[in-house]
Amino acid sequence: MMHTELVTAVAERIKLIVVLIQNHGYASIGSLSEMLGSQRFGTQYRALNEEQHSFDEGETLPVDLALNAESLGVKVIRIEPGEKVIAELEQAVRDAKAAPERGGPILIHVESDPLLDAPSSESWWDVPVSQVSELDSTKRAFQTYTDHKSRQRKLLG
Ligand SMILES: Cc1ncc(C[n+]2csc(CCOP(=O)(O)OP(=O)(O)O)c2C)c(N)n1
Repeated sequence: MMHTELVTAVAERIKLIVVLIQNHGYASIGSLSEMLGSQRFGTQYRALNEEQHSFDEGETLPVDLALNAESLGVKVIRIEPGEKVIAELEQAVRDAKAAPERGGPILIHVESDPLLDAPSSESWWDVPVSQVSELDSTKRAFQTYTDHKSRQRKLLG
């Protein structure tokens, strides 16, 4: 979804409810990168650490997507991290659903972290790993990949 679609919903007063999980990075791709022996390289929004020439240890960027949405005219409900996140999210969804029909879009902004994973899908994704690498983690990942690949069953043909 593009931010401009929110502006259209503001213009047309469409009650579009958006839940945005702000995890300051790429959680899915980071997890995949780690699984493939690539240490989540470049998957967190961090300031450049000039000494190490790396983005991994830098400060979290001050990007505020809730403020961005408000600047477009969207109503925002913010949910901060803590024990009550699920209860607060459920309440926010109830409140958003109960809002007036022609009241425009509502964005529920949930503060999160890229290292919080979704539950396992209990499936295997055939993503090839480099056969040649200087990294031990990639060599191990290639062995795991080869093992999984040998147990893959063909559904067609
Ligand atoms: C055009 C396109 N469709 C599908 C994918 C596959 N894909 C990779 S990560 C992902 C989920 C991204 O979720 P998002 O909330 O943007 O980020 P995250 O929760 O991983 O931080 C998907 C569907 C892709 N990379 N590109």
